[in-house]
Amino acid sequence: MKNNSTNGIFYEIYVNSFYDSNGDGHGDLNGITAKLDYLNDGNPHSKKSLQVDGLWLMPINPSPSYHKYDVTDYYSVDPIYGTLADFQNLVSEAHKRNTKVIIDLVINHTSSEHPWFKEASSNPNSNYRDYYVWADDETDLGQRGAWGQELWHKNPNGEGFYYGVFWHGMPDLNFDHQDVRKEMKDIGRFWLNQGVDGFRLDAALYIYDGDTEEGADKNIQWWNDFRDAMKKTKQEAYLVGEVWHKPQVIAPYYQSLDSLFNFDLASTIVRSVNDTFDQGVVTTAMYTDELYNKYNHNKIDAIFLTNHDQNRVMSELYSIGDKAKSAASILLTLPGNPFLYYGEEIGMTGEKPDELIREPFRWYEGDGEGQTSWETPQYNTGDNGVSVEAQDHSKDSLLNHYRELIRLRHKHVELQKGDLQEIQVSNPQIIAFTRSYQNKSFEVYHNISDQAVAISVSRKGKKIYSSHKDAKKRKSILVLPSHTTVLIKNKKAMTD
Ligand SMILES: [Ca+2]
Ligand SMILES: [Ca+2]
Repeated sequence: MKNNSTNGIFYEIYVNSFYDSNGDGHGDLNGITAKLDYLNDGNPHSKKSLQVDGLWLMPINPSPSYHKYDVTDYYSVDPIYGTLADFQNLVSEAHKRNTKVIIDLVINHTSSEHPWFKEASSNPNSNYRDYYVWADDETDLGQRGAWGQELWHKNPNGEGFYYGVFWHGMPDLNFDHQDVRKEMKDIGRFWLNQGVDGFRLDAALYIYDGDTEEGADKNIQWWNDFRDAMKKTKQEAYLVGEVWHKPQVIAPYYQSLDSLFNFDLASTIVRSVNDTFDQGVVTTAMYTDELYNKYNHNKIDAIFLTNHDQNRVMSELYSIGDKAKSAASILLTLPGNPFLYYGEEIGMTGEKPDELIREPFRWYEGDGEGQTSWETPQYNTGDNGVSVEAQDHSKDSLLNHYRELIRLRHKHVELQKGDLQEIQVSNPQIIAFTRSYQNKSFEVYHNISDQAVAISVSRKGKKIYSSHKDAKKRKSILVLPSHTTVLIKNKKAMTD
């Protein structure tokens, strides 16, 4: 499978919380369009913008829930977020800034409020009955799922029990039904024709039960089918899947998809930074790279720190700003497409329940234009420096650290596409690796400890970047202040 997709940095947005363009308290699509300059102003030399290469919008289809992972109409935009015309406008304005837009596609299940389910559940003879999965005489209605949840739910509108792996409000679709498969490909094509550059595929593990071998095989057959249909419509369509599992379970899905989120690597980075002790960041990245390459030589790892389903990284790091900078530095110097979760770049905090890890993005520390208010924040409140306004002009802010590291990644193709090799250093508080592309190579050193550390490095290498002004290289000694990242250009590789 040839990969025509983008290499770049994606920014995940919960639309409801981002920017409110019409004063109803809810973030909306026009709000994102209004703030595109914050995300990418289209000027590669600008230092004022994050310069992300793509946006991932969490679900935008109509839905009865606040999170919208249960869709009632796949062909329109939730009115709270705007209209299809607003969406087309957002995509076209993003494209002017070389920013791609992918959307969450939630097709494992619909909402129980979807007209298909309403009809299927109230009329056993409906054409939609078999769009869903119904218990028969053999079914064990007490069967439990992977996290102990009920799987079979009593039909509220008539006879029978239906399958819903996540929740009774999310009935699973029946992918053995050819009409369902066709419908889902039609939906994908519809959105590609609206201008989207690809999809984040929700619950890719659960189309069939991916915890069984048979289910995993059928999942991969389905995603191959879907991929072929999407790439036929738009060859460069980018498909990133959510298979929240260990690497061995994720790997086969690379037969179908461009990218899959690397959950193990994410938790290894966060744990290492938290403990100021490398838990195997480079070995995890190299191990998963090798494993995934067995299935797809053109794969692009989807790397991240935390997402909308996890406690925010800043909370995991106990709000220690220097650690947040270290985590960002590691993420943005590793191979793959880094995914940032909105608010991560200003150090927003939040722990479960889910509503509290999806709080209003903080443009200001008080009220202000565009600030969303659909919920009352519990974590991101008060005058604590956690806002765009507070950090925008402060050279040492987390926001400007993210901007700086993203610029660094854009400037050096080695950081985007280079191979990864570990550099053995005896100090486990240093994460060290090379990134090599063609005849160019960098050494990257991250000091994740709370003290300055001196290590020996190649004598000839030249320091080309450091995140702290006190980092010093004298001959073969590199001094790294605490929580500092240094890049050294390896002269030997240049002359090879
Ligand atoms: Ca609004
Ligand atoms: Ca399913």
